[in-house]
Parts: sequence; structure tokens; C-alpha cells
Amino acid sequence: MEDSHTISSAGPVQIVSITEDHKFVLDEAKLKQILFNRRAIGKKVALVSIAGDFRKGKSFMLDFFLRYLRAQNQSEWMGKEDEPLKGFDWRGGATRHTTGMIMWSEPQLLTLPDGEEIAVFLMDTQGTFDSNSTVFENAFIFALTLLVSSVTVYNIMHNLQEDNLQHLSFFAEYGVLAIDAYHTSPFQQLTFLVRDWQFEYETAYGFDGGEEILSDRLKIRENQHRDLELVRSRLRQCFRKVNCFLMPHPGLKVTNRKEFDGRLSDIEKDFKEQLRVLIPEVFRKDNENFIKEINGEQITSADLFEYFKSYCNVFASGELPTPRAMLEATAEANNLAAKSASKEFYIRAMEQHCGGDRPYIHPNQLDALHQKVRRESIEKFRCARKMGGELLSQSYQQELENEVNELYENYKKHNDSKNVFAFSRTPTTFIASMVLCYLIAGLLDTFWLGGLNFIFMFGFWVCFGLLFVWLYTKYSGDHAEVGEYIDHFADVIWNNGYQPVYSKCLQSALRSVVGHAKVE
Ligand SMILES: Nc1nc2c(ncn2[C@@H]2O[C@H](COP(=O)(O)OP(=O)(O)OP(=O)(O)O)[C@@H](O)[C@H]2O)c(=O)[nH]1
Ligand SMILES: [Mg+2]
Repeated sequence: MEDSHTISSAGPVQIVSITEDHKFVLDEAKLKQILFNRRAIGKKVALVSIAGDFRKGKSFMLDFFLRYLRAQNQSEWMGKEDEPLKGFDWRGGATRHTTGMIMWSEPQLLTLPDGEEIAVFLMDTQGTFDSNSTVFENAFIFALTLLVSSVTVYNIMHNLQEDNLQHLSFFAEYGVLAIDAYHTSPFQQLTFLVRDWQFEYETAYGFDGGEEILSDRLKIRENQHRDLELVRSRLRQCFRKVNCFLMPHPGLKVTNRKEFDGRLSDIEKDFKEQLRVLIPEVFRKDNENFIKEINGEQITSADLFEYFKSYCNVFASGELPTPRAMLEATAEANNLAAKSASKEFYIRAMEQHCGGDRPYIHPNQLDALHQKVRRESIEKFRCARKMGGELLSQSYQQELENEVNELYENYKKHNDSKNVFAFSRTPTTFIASMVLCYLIAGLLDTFWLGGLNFIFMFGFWVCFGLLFVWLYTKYSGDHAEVGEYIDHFADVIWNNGYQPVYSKCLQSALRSVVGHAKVE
């Protein structure tokens, strides 16, 4: 289904797919198109994802999230009673539907109480534990979701059970490492969403009931196995916020009728009421965990792209990495993100002065500009809060310097190509030389020094001959190497003869206009 949607019209886009031999493939191009959406560029980002067992109404729930985000009028976001529910594909039946990872192609913009606009992305994931997926696949989907999202909704059925907590034990271990190394919790918000909660007579629907259940399940009891104890003691520490929501059953029309298309009129009142409580809370604008952070720094969508790539690289071996490897991947991604932000800064500053639509600037001026922007860009990289220690950061700084130098070479070439004069340097040099020789020969004649004028007339004819041969080589394409020699010869004359005179004239003209030469 995802293939039928193009990114140009908003829709679900498959960013990670799982091949038949259970390998996963990250579609970098599509992910880039989504995260580098022009509405999201430069903005801080929030990623809300849903994960959990297969066939438990995850995609269905995500469509209500989408409806809420897209609604102009937030009080009536639920829509009309007879409106089919569309967005992320969901359907009834027993066989799994969503595979891999799917992102909504367009970010929704949200304005925070302080007026800052952020870009919110939604992600749907493959249900775990169906008969086709391997243990690695399940773990990979869950791990990647937790690592890249700011809010993960962990969708579970009926009750919060031991196995749900068990899935988190691996992350608790990673979390402990990250806290030890960087003194900050690596994960943001984890919301257990318990569907079809049946014991409302005991514990009420909503967040309050959820908190009761969660506190009970996270209690450490005597003689508990060490693993279970570790998850319990570390869960609230590793995630900055863990909460739980108890959701009622949506009604038999939803679960049993083949023709059900998601319209509100077929959904039980209780379910709709609780949706009105749950969803605004998930997207609460003053939720301090909402913007994605890595190592305590709020990140942009361009950074998120780097993190996605790095984590996928770590998982590429097909085996679940150790928590330490994951920590290293985070540190690498963190440096990569800082590097690309600094590079982006360099490009933006250079484009402003010598981009495609800017006029030619003098090479000395271009060089001064490059040196200044390069220094600032490296300073920006050095000041960014980075993980992984000085050695790792130095290697990325070196990469940044190399890339910036490479970019400068391109800017130089591009700038040169704008210089029409440089383009015609060879004919200009020869014609100027011919005129000069001719004038000098004429002057010498006037002052009765005709004996010397044959030298200049000789120069005149040499230049004429070379110009003729040069034109022939360029026009016919024959003996291109002869043309290059002549170009080289013209360059020598230009650089040693005309260029210094030209620069001196230019400088004194500038000085007389501005008072002193100033490099912007
Ligand atoms: N029991 C129950 N069923 C629900 C609920 N919400 C939606 N459904 C139904 O569950 C079925 C599966 O919905 P999906 O949203 O496709 O489920 P999913 O978890 O995304 O499934 P996979 O993509 O296969 O993992 C649909 O028939 C929905 O109508 C719920 O809260 N409880
Ligand atoms: Mg689904």
C-alpha cells in the first residue's frame, strides 16, 4: 500500500522495510525527503511513535493522532460521525498488516507556549510477535523506535504484564550505561497504552488508573529475579517520563464487523471519551519531554536523520548489538550531527556571498571570506555538546575541515566560472599585447627610434600567430594540447604582467572610494 503513495501528496511512507530473508533496509532517500521537508528545516523536532504486538489497533490509534494534529479547530478535532478513518493503513483480520517502519510524509507544525514552532512527525511500526517475524526483527523495530522517538506509545492488550516489562530490560541496561557516561537519561517518554481494559470497576480508565497499575507492576518485591528487579528499578530512571493509560474496548462493531471503516458513529462512547483525554495529553504543548533530545540537546530534523542512519548501521550486522555498541553509535551520531550542522552553517554563509545568484568576487576577497566562515564553522562544532570524548570529536573535526576545504575548492571554481573575463583570458591577453606592441612600435617610430620597433612588431606578429593557432585549436578541437600550452603561456603573461598592474589599479580605486580596503 505504501508504494501507491507518493511523498508529494501527504501519506504514509515506508522508511524501513524488511526483506524476505529478514534483513531490514533503511530507505535513506525517502527518510531524507521527509525529514528535510521545507517546513521542518532548522526546526526542533518531536517524533511520536507507536509500537507493540501485531493486530492490536496501533495504526488505527495513530490515525486519531494524525486527525488531532491536522485539525485546525482543536476542540472539534475528532471529525464527523460518519467520516471514515484514513491515514496510516489499518484493517481488520488476523494476519499482520503494517511491516517495517512507516512515517507520515509531512510534519505537522506545533507552536509551543513560548512561540517557537516545532515539527512533529508520526511513525507507525510493524507489530511484534506474529508468526513471520524473527526475534531480531522484533528487537530491532522496538530498539530503533525507542532510540529515535521522543514519545513512544507502547501499545499492549488487556493488561500490563511481565513480558511487556521484559522487553524493556535490554534498554534499561543501555540506559544505565548512558547515565553513567553522560549523566543524562537517554530516553524521553514511554507511554504504556493498555487497550481493552476490562476492569474499570476496579481501576478507572485514563492516566490515573494507568498510574495505579504502573506503580503496582513496578513495585520491587522480595525474592524477585535480578533481571526483573533491574528493569523495575531503572525504568523510571532511564525514561524521563513513564506513564500508562487505560483504554476501554472500542465496541463490537469495531472488532467484529468487516465493513467497519473507522467512522465515529460505530465506536463506543467510552472509547471516544478517552481518546479526547489521551491524545491532547500526548501532544501537550508544555510537555518538556516532547522535543527530541540527545545528550541533553534538543535536536533538529537534520540531526534526527543522522541518528537514524547511525543506529541502522549499528543494527546492520543482523544481530542485536550490545548496549555498549549502541552507546558508541549514539556518540558517533552525535558527532555526525554536530558536523553536519557546522557544515550547513558554512554552506549557508558562503552561499549568501558567492552562491549561484551572487556576482563574481575577487579571489582574495573569496579567500578571506572562506577563512572567516571556516573558523566560525569549526568553532561551532567545537562548542556543540558532544559525546564520545575528545579523540572521537577530533576525528570528526578533521573530517569537517576536509569537507569544508573541498567545498571551498568548488566555490572557487564556481566563482571563476562567473568571471567572464577569466573565460576569455587568453584572447584578451594576446589582443592587449598586440595593441600594446603596436602602440609602442608607433611611438618609437615617432621619436625616430624606428630601429627598435622591429622587436615590438615581432611581438605583435607572435601574439597574432598564437591567437590564430589558439582559435583554430578551440574551434576545430584538433591539437587540444597545443591550445593548452598557449593558454598556459597566456596565463604566465597575465599573472606576471597584467594581473599585478590590474590589482594595483583596483586597490587604489577601491581605496579612493571607501577610504580603506575592507573585507566583509
Ligand atoms: N480489540 C480492539 N481492537 C481494535 C482497537 N482499535 C482498533 N481495533 C481493531 O483492530 C484491528 C487491527 O487494527 P490495526 O490498527 O490495523 O492494528 P495494528 O496493531 O496496526 O496491526 P499490525 O499492523 O498488523 O501490527 C482493526 O480491525 C481495528 O478495528 C481496540 O482498541 N481494541
Ligand atoms: Mg498496523
